[in-house]
Amino acid sequence: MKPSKLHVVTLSLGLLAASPAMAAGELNLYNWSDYIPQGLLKRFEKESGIKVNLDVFDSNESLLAKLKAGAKGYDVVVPSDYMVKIMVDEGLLEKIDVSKMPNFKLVQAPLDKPDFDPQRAYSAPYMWGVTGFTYDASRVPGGKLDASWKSFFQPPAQLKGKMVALNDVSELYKAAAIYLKLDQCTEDPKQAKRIQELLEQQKPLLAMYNSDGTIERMQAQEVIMHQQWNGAAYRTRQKLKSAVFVYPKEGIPFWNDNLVVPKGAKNRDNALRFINWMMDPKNIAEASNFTGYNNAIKGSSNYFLADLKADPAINPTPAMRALFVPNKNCSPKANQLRDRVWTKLKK
Ligand code: SPD
Repeated sequence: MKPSKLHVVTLSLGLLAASPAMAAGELNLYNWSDYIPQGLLKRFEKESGIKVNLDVFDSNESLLAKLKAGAKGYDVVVPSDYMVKIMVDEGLLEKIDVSKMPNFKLVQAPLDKPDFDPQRAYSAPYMWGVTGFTYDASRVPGGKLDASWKSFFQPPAQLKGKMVALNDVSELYKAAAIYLKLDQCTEDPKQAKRIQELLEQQKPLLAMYNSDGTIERMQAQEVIMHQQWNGAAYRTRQKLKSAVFVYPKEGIPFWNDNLVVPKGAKNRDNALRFINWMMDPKNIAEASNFTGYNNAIKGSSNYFLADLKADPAINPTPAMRALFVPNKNCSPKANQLRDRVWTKLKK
């Protein structure tokens, strides 16, 4: 393929400025949408001489499907915790020994040895956060809702057609499991059926399932409630003062996303260089300031914007932390039950 004009210009500027430590060439990054600032990528290009091409996805499952279908063009992709384990088990990732990278010493516990990749042989931490839901207090009866998953699954009648759930099997299934006090990795078909029933009764109340554009949809007051990740909720609150993010009292889903290299990546050295660069406190802080999520790198909070530092999801109290429910590595049997629920729901 012929390189674009922009590519040629960026690459040649990078090479002109190159020091002996500089690389050249490209890095093809496949990330969640709206999850890294363009300015940060531009700075990496300037400092490294490596041109970054960004493509985006909206769920772990679409990322997995793409890699399983044989997509070969990506050098760094960004799966969540449970998906790293699935990808390792499926032989889809390069072993990159992140724990031996110079900046790895800055990774804070427990994300230096997560159970989905205890040696950090395949993955480096990117952002971490929680899942809840946001409502517009100016448009709900009485101006306040109970801080419960009940408000999301069985909301006041006025919200019918004015709410959106994430288009994300793991997020919805886990939220339903927490509300029903069931194991997110249940292998019991009867329990999976109860989750199915809860999701089916919620479905007619939803305007759609969609994980993209959540901030804009709330800001435009197209909807009154949206299941959201905390960074998107933080950014929503900056645009819509009446937005309230709920940390549900029954349990708060906790997740972390990771940088990994797909098997056979063409630009492996550039990928490793990018991953180490992203574990630098100043660089990862720039991503946190943009996305609204925290990260696991020591010293990065020194660079956080004051507003971000004050966000409860960034500095959770011990009481909030006690409610965190991390993603588990479920068995294939449990995953199969969960996927069946989703397929039936989306029919
Ligand atoms: N805008 C994309 C934000 C991605 C947040 N992490 C997703 C975790 C899914 N469990």
